[in-house]
Amino acid sequence: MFHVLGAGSLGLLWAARLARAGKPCRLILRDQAALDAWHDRHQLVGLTDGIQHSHIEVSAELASAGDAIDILIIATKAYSAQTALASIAPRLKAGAQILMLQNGLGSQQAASLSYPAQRVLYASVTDGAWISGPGQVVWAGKGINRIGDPAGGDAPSWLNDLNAAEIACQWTADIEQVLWQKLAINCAINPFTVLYDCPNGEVPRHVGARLDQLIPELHQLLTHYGSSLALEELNTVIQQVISNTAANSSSMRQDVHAGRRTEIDFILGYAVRQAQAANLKLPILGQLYTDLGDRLISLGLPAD
Ligand code: KPL
Repeated sequence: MFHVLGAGSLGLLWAARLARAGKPCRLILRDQAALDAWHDRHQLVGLTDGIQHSHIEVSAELASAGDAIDILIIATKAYSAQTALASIAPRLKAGAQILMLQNGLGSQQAASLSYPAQRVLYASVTDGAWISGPGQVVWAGKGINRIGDPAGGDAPSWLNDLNAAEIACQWTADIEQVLWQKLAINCAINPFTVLYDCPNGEVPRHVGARLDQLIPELHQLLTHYGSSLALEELNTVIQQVISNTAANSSSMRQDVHAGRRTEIDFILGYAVRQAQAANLKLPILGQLYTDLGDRLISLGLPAD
C-alpha cells in the first residue's frame, strides 16, 4: 500500500495516477477540515491530462489514524517535509521506505538523518503540474522521476507499480548528483522568473550577462560537491531547460503569484550555505540570494 502525504499538485498527481491504475493508495491530509472537504467532494480527484479530464476516487485519512505504513511518499513543499514526516512517524514500520519528492536540497538529507531505521529514497521530479481548483490537478508537462538511494542498494520492486501507473521512473545510482544538477538549474531560472515576473523562456532576455556570470559560479559549486559535468555541458543543460519549459511559470513564480511561501531556502539558500561551507567565493550567487530575499519581503512573503 502506498501512502501519499501532501495534497498539493504533486501529491494529487501521484495519488490519482496510482489509484487510476488500481494500485492500493491512500492520501494523508493535514487536518479534519481538509478530510471533511475531501469527503464532501466524494473523495474524487479531477485529473486533467492533455485534453482528457477524469475523476478518480482516492481514499484519504489523517496522519493520526490508520494502519502501519510501509511505503510513504512525501509530496509536501520542502519547508513542510520535516513537520509532515514527524506527524506520521509513529505509523512507520521499521524498514519502511520513504520517498522524498521535494524541490531543492536539504529536506531530503534532514529526513535521512531523522529516520535511520527507514530507507529514505530521494526523487528528482520533472513533471509539471498545477492545482486548478479544490481537488483538481492539471498534469501540464510529462517528465521523468529519477529515484535513488543516497546510501546505495537496489531499486525497490514497487518502482514497477509506479511505472505501471504512468509515473515514469528511472532508478538512479547517483541521485544526489542529479539533485545537485537540478538545484543549479533552479538557481539559474527560478529566482529570475520572480525578479522579472516572467515565464522561464524570457529569463535570458531579461537577465543578459548576469546569467552568463552565474553559470560558472554554479559550476564551481557543483564541481566542489563531486560533479564531473563540464561548464559547457551545464550551460547547455540550463539553456535546454529554459527552451523546453519556455512557456512555464517556474514553481517559485507560481508560489509568489499564489501568495505562498517559496522554496528559496532549499534552492538558493542551500546553494549559498554550501558555498560558504566550502569557502567558495560566489558573489553573483550571493547577490541573487539577497535580491530575491528583498523582493520576497517587499511582496510580504518570507525570505526563507
Ligand atoms: O523545476 C523547475 C521549477 O519551476 O521549479 C523548472 C525547471 C524551472 C521548470 O519550471
